[in-house]
Amino acid sequence: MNIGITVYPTYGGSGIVGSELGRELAARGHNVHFISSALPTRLTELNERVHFHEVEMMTYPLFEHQPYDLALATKMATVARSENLDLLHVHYAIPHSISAILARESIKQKRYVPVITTLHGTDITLVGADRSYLPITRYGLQQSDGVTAVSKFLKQATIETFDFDEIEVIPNFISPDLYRREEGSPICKELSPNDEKLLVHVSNFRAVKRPADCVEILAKVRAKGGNARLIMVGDGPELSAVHHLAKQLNVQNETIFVGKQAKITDYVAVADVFLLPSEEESFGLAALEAQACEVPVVATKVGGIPEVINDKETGFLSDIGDTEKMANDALKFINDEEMRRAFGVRGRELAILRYSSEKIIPQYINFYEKVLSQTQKKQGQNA
Ligand code: GMT
Repeated sequence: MNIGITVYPTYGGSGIVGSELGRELAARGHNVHFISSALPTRLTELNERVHFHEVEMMTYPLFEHQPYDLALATKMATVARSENLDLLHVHYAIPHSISAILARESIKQKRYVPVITTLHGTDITLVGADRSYLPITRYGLQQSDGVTAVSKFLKQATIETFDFDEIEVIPNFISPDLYRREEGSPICKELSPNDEKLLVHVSNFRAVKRPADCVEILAKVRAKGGNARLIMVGDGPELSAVHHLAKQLNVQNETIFVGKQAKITDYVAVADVFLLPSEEESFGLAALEAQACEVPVVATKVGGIPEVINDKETGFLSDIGDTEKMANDALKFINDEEMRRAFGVRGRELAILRYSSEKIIPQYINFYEKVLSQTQKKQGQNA
């Protein structure tokens, strides 16, 4: 198949899933065309099967804000025709599904190119549910030729908010070869020069991720005698507030900010505990990546996280903001290496069993085939 994929190219779970999906599809012989404003962060290799088409933006004094949605739709339509795309698969509903629908409609006299929308989280729970975007998001869902969501939780949230239920759940996935434990690496020695235990957090530092809670957890762990350091991977709006809190709580020397990283396994694969204290999380890709690296997860009991982490088996789940419990849970792993290892091993086992790319990528391919055959039938009836 010739598949067009659109993602937000910046740091974010939807961009990672879209990029890794493209890579996996290409490895299975499909031609993948990324259509985006920049090369997606995780897309490190272009080759004869993986192509990138940059959305060009024209500047004009009249445009107070450049109309990216229209520029994207134009590029999608152009690439769909020039590369003979079989379908457009967009990640994150807003505005990608609307742009794709516009592209499809603008060229449908020549050929109908179906649109598949994958819902990732805040496109439904925050942005899409906001009154200003709700009607257009619902339109995007109804007009897509196929819709997937990354968890059962997100499907249910979409039904409740948008009264739309034609959704296939296809979860996030990991490649077990890329995500595996790497104890004793040079980076590990650098991060824990005095054999401190490593608490690791990875996110885009938006308020919804509650990164400041990680600093509170570290402060409480240390106050209770845990010899630990916190490694904060990523960047985003909350970063300076988190820096400030680390100073206030006097753990600035034990909190290491490493910024955005192309290869997060350098940090996750050497962690002792992974922290994900989010307020909302439709799936929790970062938690899955940690689990695949045999790292137990201390997280909040929200959204799709319980579909990923088995409480008391691969990690511990808490209420939002309960940093006292999360610190106590982290301490259990810090003080009991045998337990940490047992949770880690079970975590990788379950991650592979439920969410390996071998299991999930065929679900996307089957879904593409289903949508293609349904649209061909419809087209035949309308002819
Ligand atoms: O919804 C978002 O915050 C955006 C999105 C992204 O692009 O970063 O993240 C979501 O998509 C990931 C991949 O499907 C999920 O694993 C994350 O749980 C989800 N984030 C939230 O729901 C907060």
